[in-house]
Amino acid sequence: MICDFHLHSNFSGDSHEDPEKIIQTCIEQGMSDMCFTDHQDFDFKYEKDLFTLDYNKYFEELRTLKDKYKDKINVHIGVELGIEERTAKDCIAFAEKMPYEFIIASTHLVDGIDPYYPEYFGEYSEDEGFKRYFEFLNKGIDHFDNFDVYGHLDYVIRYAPNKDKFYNYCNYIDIIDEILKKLINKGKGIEVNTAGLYKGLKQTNPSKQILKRYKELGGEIITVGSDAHVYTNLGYAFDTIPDLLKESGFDYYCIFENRKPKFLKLD
Ligand code: HSO
Ligand code: ZN
Ligand code: ZN
Ligand code: ZN
Repeated sequence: MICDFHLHSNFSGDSHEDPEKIIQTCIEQGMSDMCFTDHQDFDFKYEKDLFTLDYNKYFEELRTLKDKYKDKINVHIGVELGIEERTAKDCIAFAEKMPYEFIIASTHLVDGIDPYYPEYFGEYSEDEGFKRYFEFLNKGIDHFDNFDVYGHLDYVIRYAPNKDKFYNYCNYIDIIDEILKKLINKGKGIEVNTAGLYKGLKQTNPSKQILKRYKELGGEIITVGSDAHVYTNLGYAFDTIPDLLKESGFDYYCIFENRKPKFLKLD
């Protein structure tokens, strides 16, 4: 079973899930390792502190569970950190504060607007909205280095009025190439995130074409995550991942141990 390295518990403002239930489900699914990646996003204007992680309590509670289940599964304590140029200083300080074992950098906010809210695609057409997202993400990467993989690289598609129906990677190829080259130069990975598949998309985030392109440009580090916010979505569609990754040119995927990738062969 592929290990889930992107999931949320009730330490995230948008999840009510019990961390212990999450661990037990990952054990039932046969995972050797799993990683909590609860949210931290700075300056979330919609609801102040919705995505402010109580990192002391997070470590305290998860360390206890890590120890309790150590003979059954390796529990890792990571974070999903929303990054952008404007809040880069906060992000840098945050990432250094605690010994996270895995850091996903994500773009959830474009100039303070989360495409999750109708406001975003109210203002922009799908094409503009997609382009702005990639351009904003591309700028953000220049200001933050302390991460392991970039999360759901085309997250914006999830919330588009027509989802991925009219999304064509080729329209954004130049900017996406720029992003992938920067990530590869920094030695960073990307993740395959299956959440889109239970949110009405036909594709993972990012799409297969982007996974392929990352590989062609010399990228090597791929993690896999369900982005589950409820235990029933853990490991969602992970049975489709080996074929997807092989068709994209990978015969392995990665988990992280204390910020270091470990390459696991796909069977
Ligand atoms: N950042 C969430 C989407 C969301 N935004 C929920 C506000 N509430 C994706 O994990
Ligand atoms: Zn969330
Ligand atoms: Zn996210
Ligand atoms: Zn997430």
